[in-house]
Amino acid sequence: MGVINVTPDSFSDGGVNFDPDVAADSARRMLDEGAAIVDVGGESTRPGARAVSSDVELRRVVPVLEALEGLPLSIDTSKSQVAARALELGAELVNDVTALRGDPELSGIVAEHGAYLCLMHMQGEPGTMQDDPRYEDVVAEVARFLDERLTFAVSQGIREQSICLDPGIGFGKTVEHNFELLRRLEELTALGRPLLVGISRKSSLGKIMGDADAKTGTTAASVGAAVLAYERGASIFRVHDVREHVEALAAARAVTR
Ligand code: HH2
Repeated sequence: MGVINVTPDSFSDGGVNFDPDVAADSARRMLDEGAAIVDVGGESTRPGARAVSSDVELRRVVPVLEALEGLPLSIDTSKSQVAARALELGAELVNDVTALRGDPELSGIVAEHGAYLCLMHMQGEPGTMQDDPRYEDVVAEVARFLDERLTFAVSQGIREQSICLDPGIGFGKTVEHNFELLRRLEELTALGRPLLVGISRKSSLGKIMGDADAKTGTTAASVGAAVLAYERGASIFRVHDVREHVEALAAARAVTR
């Protein structure tokens, strides 16, 4: 899954794809490089980010979705209005970082369109989630949360076969929490749904290199983490650098097979 943030303020590609034509070109390039789907978002959820309105989000993503009509797209949103418009324009998957806790209308929209859905774990909200995240056992708590949200989604008429789960790397988690989740990923694959992992360029990868104030990590570090997540059962990788991940994961697959 390639990432296109049509935002001025995303943590690693903020501003890069803010122009709709540039965003559409980037998405086409990602698909050429081997992405199975491109995730288009109009709101940053980085630590400290401010929420934007549905109108702002729609103004950012609609021109990009229109330009990419017919291509495999996902919409990164928690808002029913944005999801509904994106699905009308042909998006196939709704990537909701609130796991259906943000907008009570969203589950109905996903069910009505028969869309795919990603349910992600987040402790707190983007504005404050990194202030002091705490868990007794991060993996057990994330697993319990995802299981509960999966049950909820199915109770709302969304087909279980259409749902993937995501531990939410960096969403209300310390560096150690993030790596423990990846280390024990098999406890999450045990939930029986495909796992999506989004660690691409995230600050934990910069912090383990010795920079305590890092805001991003490198492509090489992203690829290293993705390969080991693959070995532990992850099957969808949300990444900014598609070619590098496709090549590395093809090699990893050749080894594990
Ligand atoms: N991470 C980000 C945004 N959306 N969705 C899922 N399912 N999993 C993730 O790990 C995830 C996500 C944050 O990354 P990015 O989109 O690059 O940055 P920003 O939120 O600043 O736009």
